[in-house]
Amino acid sequence: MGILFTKMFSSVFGNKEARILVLGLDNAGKTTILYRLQMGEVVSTIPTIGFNVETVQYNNIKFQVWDLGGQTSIRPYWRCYFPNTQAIIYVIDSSDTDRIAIAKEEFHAILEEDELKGAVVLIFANKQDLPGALDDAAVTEALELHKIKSRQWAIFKASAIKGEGLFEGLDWLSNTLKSGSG
Ligand SMILES: Nc1nc2c(ncn2[C@@H]2O[C@H](COP(=O)(O)OP(=O)(O)OP(=O)(O)O)[C@@H](O)[C@H]2O)c(=O)[nH]1
Ligand SMILES: [Mg+2]
Repeated sequence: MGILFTKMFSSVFGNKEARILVLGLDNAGKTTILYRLQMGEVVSTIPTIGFNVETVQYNNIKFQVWDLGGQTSIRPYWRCYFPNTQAIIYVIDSSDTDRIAIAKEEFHAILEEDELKGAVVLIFANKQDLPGALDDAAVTEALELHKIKSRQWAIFKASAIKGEGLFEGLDWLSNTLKSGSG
């Protein structure tokens, strides 16, 4: 009864809920982004083993944001979190050009997942403040985003440290989720 009641209650008050997964290689800035969005501050992070989950209320949507650890050895556990996900936020360290090919492989593997078929995708080209960071066009090319079929997606330049680009991305996400049927 709990979930049904919550859904009815939410729809009466126009408050949607969305479950979001934040994915990307280790050191991309996922945890920094989560707490920037939630608290408006830069927190000092350590590599995530497991996950952090926080609620971010924005634009009449209550986002339940799951930030998962990105190290090679824990990426296989991402799939445990896939069911019932409305959106993926995929975070790139735009200055880590050595590993952008690996980031691309992991990204396309996610898109293949049946359980994530209906999820919209927001990509943050993070760490734009660092010298040599690829811009959004270069990240689009490196990730081969043109290959994405039948799915809504968008890429935004961001710097979690400076607090730039994150809410622009969240705006796109909330508008996209509101216009969807879910
Ligand atoms: N210069 C710069 N550094 C950033 C930015 N975002 C995050 N960082 C730094 O990058 C490092 C890793 O950030 P995390 O948020 O812990 O990375 P993560 O993606 O959560 O890493 P895992 O938990 O291991 O998967 C930290 O030292 C952050 O301060 C950014 O926009 N610019
Ligand atoms: Mg982390």
